[in-house]
Amino acid sequence: HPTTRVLAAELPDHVGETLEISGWLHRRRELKSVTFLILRDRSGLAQIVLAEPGGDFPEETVLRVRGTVTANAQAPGGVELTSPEIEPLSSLAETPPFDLYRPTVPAVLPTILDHAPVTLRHPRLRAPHQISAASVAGFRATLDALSFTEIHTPKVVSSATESGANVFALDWFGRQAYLAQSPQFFKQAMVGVFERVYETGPVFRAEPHDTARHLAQYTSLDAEMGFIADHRDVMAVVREAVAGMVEQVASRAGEAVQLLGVKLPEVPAEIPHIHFADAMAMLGTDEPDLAPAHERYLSEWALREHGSEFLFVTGYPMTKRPFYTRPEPGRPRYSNSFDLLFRGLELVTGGQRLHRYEDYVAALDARGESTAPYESYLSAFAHGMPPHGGFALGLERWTARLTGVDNIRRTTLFPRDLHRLTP
Ligand code: AMO
Repeated sequence: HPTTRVLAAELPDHVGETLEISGWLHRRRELKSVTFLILRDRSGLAQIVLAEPGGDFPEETVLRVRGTVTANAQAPGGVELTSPEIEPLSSLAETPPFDLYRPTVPAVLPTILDHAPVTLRHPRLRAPHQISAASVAGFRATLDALSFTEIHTPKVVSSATESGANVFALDWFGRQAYLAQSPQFFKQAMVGVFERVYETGPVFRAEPHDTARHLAQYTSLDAEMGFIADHRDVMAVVREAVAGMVEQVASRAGEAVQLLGVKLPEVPAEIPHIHFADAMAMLGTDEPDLAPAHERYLSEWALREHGSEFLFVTGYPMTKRPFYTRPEPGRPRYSNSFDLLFRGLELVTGGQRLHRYEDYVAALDARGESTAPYESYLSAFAHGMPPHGGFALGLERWTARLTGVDNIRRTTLFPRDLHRLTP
């Protein structure tokens, strides 16, 4: 039978009607002659007025309230519910660790995470997750429009894809298996079937780093495409994906953006880029990789020189890239690869891949690796694979940089890291 529930945000459309709303008791305020209940649902807040003492429930009790929608300029949204009949739908066995109606959050991160099922109800703590959801919607919409096919690949695999160093091993019916570090092999293989694919899903890294930007499980937004000239074709798609994400955050998560005071970035029609060798020359160092301080410096440089909060660094040394990476033509010390820096942090990694079977065999051999663990992967290249490339964007890093939160654990509902396995 049809539900009669109306959302808090819809009340202004129903002045004069008697109807039903339901949600959580956000706040109870008892004045001398009147008691206000503020009810919270997924759309926002609604004020309920009790002319007589009552409504004596603890905050966060789930209530169903039937009442008359009455205009009142002082109420949130300009309306309130009067003459209410209140029915509790559940009572509380525990109280929240802090008052959820206070505009600022008076709790440290471990407390927030330990009590996530209730603390994330706080509008400020929920907002990054709403922004994250809108971002994924933008990623999907953009790649769908570019005729990428969405795929879902196994998260239990038989070999490491990125490096052997940070895989979780597990027992799979008596065989050694690993949690997937990336859908890398599968997305490449599916270029041979669909030409263009993407996936959004969990990946696992046995990260020994206890930092604000590393998780042991994170959400990877992956794409892979065939028939590219080189990595620059992939970079153009990264640009589109990021622009689509910003767009959907603005349109779907506008309230969360406002609540957090997020300044959405402008995505330039062409994101500026710098070759690794030139970046190193500018930084005056000859290390084989970029340190976090280098990334911050380069981001500041891009903002200063190009007015962009995004910067591609291209051509990373082959020694720092996985074996599937395509070397730079004419300069094989470097690679046809890139990272995208956003507000000082590495957000995306990608590049052109090897696509010929014999090149894979040679590349593994040059790294002193046996082809045996990669046999099923390599078979994808034995059947004809076009030149291709792709990228992966770390969702939590994106949301963290976008919202300005200090730790990516604030952008994942139930973080998994060195210390955290519950809730
Ligand atoms: P990479 O290993 O660089 O590349 O990962 C891609 C992006 O994922 C994010 N990221 C992380 N986020 C949170 N916690 C972590 N421990 C973590 N590690 C990485 C970063 C990073 O840029 N297969 C390649 C991608 C490709 O070439 O298509 C890969 O996985 O934002």
